[in-house]
Amino acid sequence: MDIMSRLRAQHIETPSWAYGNSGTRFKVFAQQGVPRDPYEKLADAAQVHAFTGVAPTVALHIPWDRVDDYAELSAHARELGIGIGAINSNVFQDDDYMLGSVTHPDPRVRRKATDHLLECVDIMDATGSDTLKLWFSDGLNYPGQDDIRARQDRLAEALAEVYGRLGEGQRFLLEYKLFEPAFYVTDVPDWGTAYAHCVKLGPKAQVVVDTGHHAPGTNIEFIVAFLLREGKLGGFDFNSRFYADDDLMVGAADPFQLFRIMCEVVGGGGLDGGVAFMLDQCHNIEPKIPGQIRSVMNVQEATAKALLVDREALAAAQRSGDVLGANAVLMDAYNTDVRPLLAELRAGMGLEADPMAAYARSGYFEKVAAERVGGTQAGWGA
Ligand code: PSV
Ligand code: MN
Repeated sequence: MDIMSRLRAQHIETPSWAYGNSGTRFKVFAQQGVPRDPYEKLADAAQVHAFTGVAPTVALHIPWDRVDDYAELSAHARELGIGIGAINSNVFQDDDYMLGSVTHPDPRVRRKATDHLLECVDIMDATGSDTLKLWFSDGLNYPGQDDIRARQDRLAEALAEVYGRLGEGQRFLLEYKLFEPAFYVTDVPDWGTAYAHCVKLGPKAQVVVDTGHHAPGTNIEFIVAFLLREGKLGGFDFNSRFYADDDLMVGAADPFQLFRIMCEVVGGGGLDGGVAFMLDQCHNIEPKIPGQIRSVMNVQEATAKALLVDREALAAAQRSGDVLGANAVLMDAYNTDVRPLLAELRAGMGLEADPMAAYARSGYFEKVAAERVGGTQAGWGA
């Protein structure tokens, strides 16, 4: 496949929660025109797809996106020209989960948490989603608080039950995160822990790499290369960070890191299917739909640059031990301005060259700002 077709085939999934109000624990700033229910979130996601052409699915978070009829929600998405992507479980916002969810010492809480995960698979069935995303906030704040090994056993037991419930063509992605909300131990803190659980379970269990979930300085592209090689890279939660899990726009903090990650994706065959390119971001101070459009464009630009790497020249330089030559091949690609190429791609798809400007001109923001008055705006956690 040539570069254009590969860029055209790459799909970037946007998260429903990016369209709602969000903030830090200090303040959530309300914005005009923010959706008030999952249906309006889908309408906003459809705008991102309409102007970029490469964001045809939207991830749901349960219970933030709870509705009475998921088949109807899915049909609504289809009418808008998009589809339902990953179903994200949420076992971190109930009082019962203060000391953990699937790793909690009390079997009643573990049962409740696992039942929620099974409910998410029911929602996958109803919406046609093929991916369940599991993130556990479980962990400990103090040494001695609970038994670290026993918690791994409980985690394995819950994962096995959910794995057994997955149908044909369905999979789950296990997400890791270094810390937060737990500060001493996190039960799935790193890719190694997630990988070990997934390997034990089988092919329907894969790891998801959230780019904001590592210690500063971690070589994320190495993790990507390793997981891809093992067939265990299920996807990305893209965002960028300066300090911890900042959830800023992907490619904003370190576009070179994003390029290096995409180089490993391209080199490891990760563009050929099976790897989900999802955004997991919040737009606390910038407008949300343009924030998502910009993020999609940033992923596309990094992908285009990674596709421009002269792989033959790179391999030749590597074979001959030409350190500077090999590095120059990568840097040539990174330093290429791919915006004209992407403008051409969009023209070929019947889209405007500049999705940001096209969205701004569309009048959509003014329309929803006028229409969406009254009711309760969706926010982080709703
Ligand atoms: C946790 O920080 C996380 O990255 C998980 O993916 C959650 O589902 C998501 O953020 C919630 O915003
Ligand atoms: Mn995430």
